[in-house]
Amino acid sequence: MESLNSTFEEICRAFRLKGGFLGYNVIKSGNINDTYTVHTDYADGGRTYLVQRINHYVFSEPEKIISNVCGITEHIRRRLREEGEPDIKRRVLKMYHTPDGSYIYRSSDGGYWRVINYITDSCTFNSRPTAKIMRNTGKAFGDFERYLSDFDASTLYETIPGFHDSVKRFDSFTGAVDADLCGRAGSARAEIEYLVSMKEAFSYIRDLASTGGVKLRVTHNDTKCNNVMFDASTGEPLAVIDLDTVMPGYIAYDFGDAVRFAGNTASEDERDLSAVSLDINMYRQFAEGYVPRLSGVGETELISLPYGVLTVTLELASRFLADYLNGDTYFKTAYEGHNLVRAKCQIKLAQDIERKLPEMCRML
Ligand code: GN1
Ligand code: MG
Repeated sequence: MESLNSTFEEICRAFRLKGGFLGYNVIKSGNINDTYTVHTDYADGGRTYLVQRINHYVFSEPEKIISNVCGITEHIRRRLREEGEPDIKRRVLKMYHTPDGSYIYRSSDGGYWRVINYITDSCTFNSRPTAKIMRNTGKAFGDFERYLSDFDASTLYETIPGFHDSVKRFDSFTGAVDADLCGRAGSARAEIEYLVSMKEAFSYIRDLASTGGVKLRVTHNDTKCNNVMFDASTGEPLAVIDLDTVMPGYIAYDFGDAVRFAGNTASEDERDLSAVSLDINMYRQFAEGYVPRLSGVGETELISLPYGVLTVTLELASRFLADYLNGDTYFKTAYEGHNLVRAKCQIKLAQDIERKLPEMCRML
């Protein structure tokens, strides 16, 4: 741990953070970047900052995510000001820069670091939120969409090309099965078979979009409820975070990913598959928070939402399984076989969503 202490001391100096470095905590959620809170001894009570090491394997061009995040947060800040928001500091992220204007600092150990404001008196939920929090998650992502409805998408970089191109994800998955780099395919026969049998569902959203009835909007693309900060005492949504994958996309994926994650009756890597299912009430809660905030949603786009839940769940199952087959190079894992456990969990969830899809469509 000594080495991280000195890295944080270096970062505090580089970004000229207020006060001297006191200590840090690890924020365990997040499968890609490493996130910490860093405390300094400024004035009484001290200061806390959010410090992140950007995963350079996943985001090989960190300048592009910085450019996107700056553009988006600036835009949201302006929208909040226009709406007369009194507490802007807690409603949108702010990134710090070094004296030479850089938002990324390359530490002496080679890491790519950024510093973000820590939203005071806030909390987040890593799985199974209450119905009220689920509805507020819907409101948060609905407002996010609303704020960005007039954002110029042509200024955004595609930080991960084809991020929610499910058909491409399916092809990468079957490619991983064929290559079987680590000789693991034999241990995932049933899962591979199921995903291959669901091939058609991977193109649901693309097919709907090709009819012209689904808009390409600026979307978040990673709408887990732990990517929303809530007021710790009221549970009201404050800010949407984790903006690295904000890109042009379809709301079916944002809607679907939020329901996939927080509507699961178990956590994303639950081993006891009998605990995994879709809570239809949570689906309803999210929809009631999200849909009324969107503008200009046509019938086809509305229909795409429940399908998005199934497609994005299958997509993530295929990503976890492909990563397992490729030797766990993308998602952080906590133990051997973690990605296979995650894939099995998403598959169990997808099977339940398949059963509930008619009811989900009726509800919307
Ligand atoms: C990753 O970084 P995090 O945990 O918010 C991933 C998402 C997955 C998610 C699954 C850039 O998100 O696409 O849905 O894990 N982000 C990236 O938990 O690949
Ligand atoms: Mg995240």
